[in-house]
Amino acid sequence: MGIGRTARTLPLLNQRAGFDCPGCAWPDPLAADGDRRKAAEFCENGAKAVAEEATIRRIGADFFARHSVAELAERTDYWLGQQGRLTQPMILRHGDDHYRPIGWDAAFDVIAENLAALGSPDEAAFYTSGRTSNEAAFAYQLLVRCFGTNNLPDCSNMCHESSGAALTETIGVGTGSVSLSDVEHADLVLVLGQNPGTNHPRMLSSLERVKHRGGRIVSVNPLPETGLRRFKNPQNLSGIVGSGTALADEFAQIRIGGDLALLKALSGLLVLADDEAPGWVLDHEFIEKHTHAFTEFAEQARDIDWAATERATGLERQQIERIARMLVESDRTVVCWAMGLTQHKQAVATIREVVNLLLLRGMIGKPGAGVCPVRGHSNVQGDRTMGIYEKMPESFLHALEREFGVTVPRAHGRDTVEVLRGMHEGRIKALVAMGGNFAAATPDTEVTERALRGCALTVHVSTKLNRSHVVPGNTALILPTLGRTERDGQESGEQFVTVEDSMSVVHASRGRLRPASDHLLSEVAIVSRLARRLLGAQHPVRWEEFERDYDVIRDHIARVVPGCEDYNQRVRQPDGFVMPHPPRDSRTFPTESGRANFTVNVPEPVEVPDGRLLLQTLRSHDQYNTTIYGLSDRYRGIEDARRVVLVNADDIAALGFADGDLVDVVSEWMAAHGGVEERRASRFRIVAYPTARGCAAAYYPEANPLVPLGAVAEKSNTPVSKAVVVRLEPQSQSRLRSARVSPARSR
Ligand SMILES: Nc1nc2c(c(=O)[nH]1)N[C@H]1C(S)=C(S)[C@@H](COP(=O)(O)OP(=O)(O)OC[C@H]3O[C@@H](n4cnc5c(=O)[nH]c(N)nc54)[C@H](O)[C@@H]3O)O[C@H]1N2
Ligand SMILES: Nc1nc2c(c(=O)[nH]1)N[C@H]1C(S)=C(S)[C@@H](COP(=O)(O)OP(=O)(O)OC[C@H]3O[C@@H](n4cnc5c(=O)[nH]c(N)nc54)[C@H](O)[C@@H]3O)O[C@H]1N2
Ligand SMILES: [Mo]
Repeated sequence: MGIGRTARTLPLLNQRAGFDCPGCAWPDPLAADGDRRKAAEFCENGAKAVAEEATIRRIGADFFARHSVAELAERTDYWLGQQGRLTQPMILRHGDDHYRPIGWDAAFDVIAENLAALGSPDEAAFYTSGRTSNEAAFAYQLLVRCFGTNNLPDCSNMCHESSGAALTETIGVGTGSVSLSDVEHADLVLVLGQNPGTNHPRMLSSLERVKHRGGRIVSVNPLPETGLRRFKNPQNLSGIVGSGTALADEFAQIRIGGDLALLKALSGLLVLADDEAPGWVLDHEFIEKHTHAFTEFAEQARDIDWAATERATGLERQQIERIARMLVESDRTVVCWAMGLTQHKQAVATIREVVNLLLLRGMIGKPGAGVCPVRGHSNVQGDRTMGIYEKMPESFLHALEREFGVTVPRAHGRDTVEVLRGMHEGRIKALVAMGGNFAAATPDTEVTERALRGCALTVHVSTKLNRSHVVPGNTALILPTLGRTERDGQESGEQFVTVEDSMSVVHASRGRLRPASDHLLSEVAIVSRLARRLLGAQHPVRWEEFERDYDVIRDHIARVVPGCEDYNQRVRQPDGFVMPHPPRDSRTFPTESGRANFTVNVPEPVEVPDGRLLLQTLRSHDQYNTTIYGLSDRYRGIEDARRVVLVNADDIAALGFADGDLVDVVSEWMAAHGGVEERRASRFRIVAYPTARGCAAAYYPEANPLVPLGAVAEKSNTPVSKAVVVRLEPQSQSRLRSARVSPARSR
């Protein structure tokens, strides 16, 4: 991004007068936690996220004149992303082989005409990725609902949907119950299915504080993720690997999908321990006063099937008992988790078990304790709060109608997987995407791309070129927009936006860089102009005011969104404000029973036939979801390669392969009609890696063709990206030499 821009940009990351890091949703320290917002409250990967957006490379009409869409479709995501920032609106008309420039007004005309030509508003879907600001998200969902549909799928459907579903049912609120200070003051932090060293590096600073205060950390993961095993403060940009604090006191190398069985066994051990020493283990007062269905829960929890538990988890009973002892010894326990728990068939049941475990010792709604789903995108939580959800409650829809004098539909909309199915069946014919990379982030790549190409219209509001732009519908548009780092000048002056982090802190974010091009519109401006064109000049919502002054949107948010009263004033406070969370604030549980619910969940471990492995798809150190920054997965010691499959050395031998062999990865999926469906991803290189036995790992999105659209989590409908049954098939030309693997991976 150039030295001058770097010097101006990085110091403003996560500072009160600066912009929110577009990387992850880990919170910034608050003044209340002691003012320790250092000169550099950002991490190596946050810096990469900023550099990716603030690049000085540009692509305009000449670029698209040089490269046909067919040619661009042959390029990797990495190459596409490297070309630079999009600078002007482009259109691909039916029969054309190149995108051509189009003016903004003409672009909105095309979109409005195509949307109006649909048989019903429900034939369109409006996707959102989690970088969209609260202001843009609020305006966007209003536009979509005024247009007449609740088809508002988002990246969260593929991410923490399982967490939201499980938490809403059990504690009455779908978000986490801890603050940053709670995490840092915990006696015990369980980190389940998460790789913070790469995906939430600033979390390691908090875990380090836990250690300094004498707290303990348990990592449950099929992989020995660096960061957790050994850690140097990431404020030091040279990175983390090397000798440093050993963060995890206990590393439980679990089999993929074994967490439900583990959590059940832990709860069982606590209940049994309390039977032996009544009142010394469980918090009976809390259970009595605040929970529901404890008796049924305790009854079945006592009955631990150790053989089944050891088989499902791959862990030894002694280790599970050690972790149970740590739970008993801790007065303040926080459980953190991410995609290792949420992207499984039984993800919702697993997270319900996290809640059971915490409820037993009263670990919700007191300092230093609680549930901590660690969100991905920097504003994915805020977008939900603002109404980006296909199933918003009646109270919210009613509030919209009252505020704006409009009518909005009540029928639930489609989530991401249902949109894909709808496209496939010809029921969804238009996709508008506010950010993200729908084609590459969704499962079952071949099916997905066919579905997208079958659409009448695809529209992407984007900062960078990506795969979704080159899998076009009949008419396709690319609308370039401002990024988080850029100045957003409107008629009433320079604007700021607001975001909500993973711990419900809402605050302002101000871009400071000169926009990548003079032709860019902000997301708010795009929504407001499209709305005027689509809904007509007589529409009761004053869209032009939204664009002119974002305070106007915030005033509406204050009246519509619960917890956002006095929004304009409170987001201007130095640290913003914290959204209400009844379980956290007052041990009030707004569930159907009016209490926190214990639940009974029965593990159904995935059957892996002989000669097969259970594959998870995950992130390397050098990517942000579908955006590939580089080809180094440094902490895992893998260089210059992304088409790799990590397998335990003993499994490689047992399957008759060798480290370095080239294979096709073939997924096997038991379809509803009983037959086995296969999907293939070719030319992956086997890498011997210390993962749990029977398990394998490959990078997302390269491995997405293997994830069947039909494989989704119960209740949350999240694609099962972390448990795909696969077999490896030899490639004719074996052994690839080009990719290097350093000894680091054997650590
Ligand atoms: N730099 C960077 N930061 C990011 C992102 C990025 O791509 N790059 N993405 C952002 C987004 S949107 C998200 S959602 C988060 C994702 O953050 P993570 O959830 O940390 O991301 P993944 O790479 O999917 O890692 C999943 C982890 O779960 C483990 N795991 C897999 N299966 C199981 C299982 O069955 N049980 C257990 N216990 N563990 C399992 C894997 O070994 C891995 O350590 O990160 C956010 N931050
Ligand atoms: N197999 C497998 N699949 C997965 C996952 C997995 O672990 N395994 N993880 C899932 C998860 S957790 C998630 S969150 C999804 C992610 O799915 P998405 O959110 O759809 O994907 P991203 O790669 O984050 O989107 C990147 C694109 O967003 C655009 N962009 C960046 N910043 C901005 C901005 O400020 N405004 C706008 N308008 N556009 C912007 C750029 O054009 C960039 O190309 O993928 C899911 N898919
Ligand atoms: Mo995510």
